[in-house]
Amino acid sequence: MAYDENNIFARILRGELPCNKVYEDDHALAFHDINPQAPVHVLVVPKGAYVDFDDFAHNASAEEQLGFTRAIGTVARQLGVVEQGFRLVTNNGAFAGQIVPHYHVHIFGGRKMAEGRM
Ligand code: IU
Repeated sequence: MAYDENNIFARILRGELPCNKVYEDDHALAFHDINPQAPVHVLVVPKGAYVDFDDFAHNASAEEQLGFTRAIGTVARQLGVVEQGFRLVTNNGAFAGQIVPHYHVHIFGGRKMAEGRM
């Protein structure tokens, strides 16, 4: 699927739309989800234009991939969810529930998660 330059996260990254930012560095922007599914629900978005995990995994540079992974780790620590435990989720494609076509990882925390499933 071709990357849509006007998807909502691209517009947030360009500063055209606001977000409730929790973290930003050269590789990633993290903000609170507008419709939280847990007491902590933050989205971590790479700055590069990638549609989904498949696109990112195969087309992003090693530096981008490491930077993005590190950013997720930094955000999790900043949110204070590491000791208690947290869940990372990415939906890859509409069939998997992806709505916004810019790769992102959900960080869920602050409540007990069902074991081994959503
Ligand atoms: P998904 O993995 O593409 O299904 O997740 C998209 C998420 O983006 C979903 O949890 C929405 O609540 C969230 N979101 C948002 O935080 N801000 C927005 O403007 C829009 C969606 I549209």
